[in-house]
Amino acid sequence: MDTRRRSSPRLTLPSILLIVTVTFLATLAVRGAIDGYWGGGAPPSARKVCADETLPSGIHQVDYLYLSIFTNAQTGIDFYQPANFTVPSHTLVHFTIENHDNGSSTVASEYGQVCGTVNDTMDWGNVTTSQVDPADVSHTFTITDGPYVGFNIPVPPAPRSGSHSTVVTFTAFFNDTGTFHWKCEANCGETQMGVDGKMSGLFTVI
Ligand SMILES: [Cu+2]
Repeated sequence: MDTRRRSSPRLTLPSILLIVTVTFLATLAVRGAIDGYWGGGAPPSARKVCADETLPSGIHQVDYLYLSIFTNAQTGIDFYQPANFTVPSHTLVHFTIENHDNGSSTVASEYGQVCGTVNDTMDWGNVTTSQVDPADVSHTFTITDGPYVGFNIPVPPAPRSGSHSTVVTFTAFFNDTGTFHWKCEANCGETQMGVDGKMSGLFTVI
């Protein structure tokens, strides 16, 4: 009997399965590494700041920013006031957004999520929440470039009766300075969507 022939490597079924499995896992690992480096695996609105915005120590300064959303009674155009604004870096900024528009729009589900605030939450009335029904968002405040891309606040509509506005508040901090773009990602009307001074503008950190 030729023992050398018996001891030579042979492609048995288990070894073929092993090779296929190892090759598959290696392919996944390489693709994951490439995607992680180039961001190819992330959704278009990669949320760099959405994962864990727990409050860092060493930030003692506090500032406040008040934004309103109005509807022009004559044109029907909705707009943020102000649309261009500046906040200080290394400072806890308490935001208030008061929405006087009672119209609602649909948004992609990701824009129903609060993203980038401390704890990724906001206060809506007496409720602390991390999301709004994407079928019932009035407007969003969404940063679209720079280190805060993906920062997102879904703003609910004002009540149709009773109170004339809805107020959301949230706290955030921004340590990288620069001027960045924000826009409303809701389908709130062609006359204002993406229009600077209406549903988009500049967000500056100094
Ligand atoms: Cu809008």
